[in-house]
Amino acid sequence: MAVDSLIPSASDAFTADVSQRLDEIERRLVQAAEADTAFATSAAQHIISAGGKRFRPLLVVVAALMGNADPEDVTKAALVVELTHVASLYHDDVMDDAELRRAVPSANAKWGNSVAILIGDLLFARASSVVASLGTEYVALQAKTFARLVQGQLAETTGPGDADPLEHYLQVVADKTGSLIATSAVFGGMVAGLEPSQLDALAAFGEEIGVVFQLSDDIIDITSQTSGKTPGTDLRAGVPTLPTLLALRSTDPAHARLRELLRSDLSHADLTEVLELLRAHPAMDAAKAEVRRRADSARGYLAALPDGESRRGLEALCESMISRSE
Ligand code: GRG
Repeated sequence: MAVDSLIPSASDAFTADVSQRLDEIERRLVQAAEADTAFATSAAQHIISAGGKRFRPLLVVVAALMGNADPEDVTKAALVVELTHVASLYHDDVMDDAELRRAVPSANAKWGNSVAILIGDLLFARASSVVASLGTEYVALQAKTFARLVQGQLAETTGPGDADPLEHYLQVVADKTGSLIATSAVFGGMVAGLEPSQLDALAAFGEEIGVVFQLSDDIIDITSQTSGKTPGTDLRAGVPTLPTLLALRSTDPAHARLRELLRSDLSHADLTEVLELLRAHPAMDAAKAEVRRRADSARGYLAALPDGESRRGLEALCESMISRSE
């Protein structure tokens, strides 16, 4: 995905610099997936070559431009986060029995679960080799992040139990999505030699914007008319989202029909009625307000960071997260 669509206000020079670094990261990602047989290489390169937004490498690069970083360290830090992300996608698709990933057949659909799990492991091993070359502080943060990804996935699998479903969901999103996005921003700051307090600000910013990223997708699942996404994909799959969890919280008898529909199996249902009821429900405005509140909070953390194009770019990113869900 082009840098200017994620950070719309960046200058041409900044965009060109970031794009050039992302091109190098792209080349190295494909190289990092080379393995001992032609089959393993093609299976490991499959989801990398299918594209993706490269949001995590972008955050590494933009945060690194806040200080003085060795370009090779920036590339390595970006490789670590994207390889970890892609490894988790291989495993996630096995767990969900997903047919498609990044608009191509998933690895499990093409080669079966065993191959997909092992290729995920291989890519995680590649991420581990690269992170080891950056140093033990990087390894420690990578390990902590890996544990959060796994625990988030586990919590999602086991469900909320007696816990509040919305609180549980927000914790799953923070662990599954926020943690690696936070680490991407922190790795960028670390290679740039930023101060500990600035790294804390990048961590808080990254975690919040990562959660916002997911919650705005949740809203788009209900509202999308023109974005190219089929509305109600999560609804049909029975995946909890911010608007549905907020709607299920209400006890207003006027919305009883919506709650009944949301509790039913929608996998083969006509979604017209549920989408119409949900779009008119106060939960939509509450969800949008929550995205706005969190995006504002993410932007607030940036105040502790050096002023310049990177910071302004990240501020604009917060704005674009709000506008994409409104
Ligand atoms: C082997 C590292 C590893 C982890 C195992 C399976 C698992 C534990 C964790 C699952 C983590 C997971 C799949 C989180 C979802 C994160 C997410 C928001 C994915 C979509 O990210 P985008 O939108 O996708 O950035 P692209 O394709 O653009 O990169």
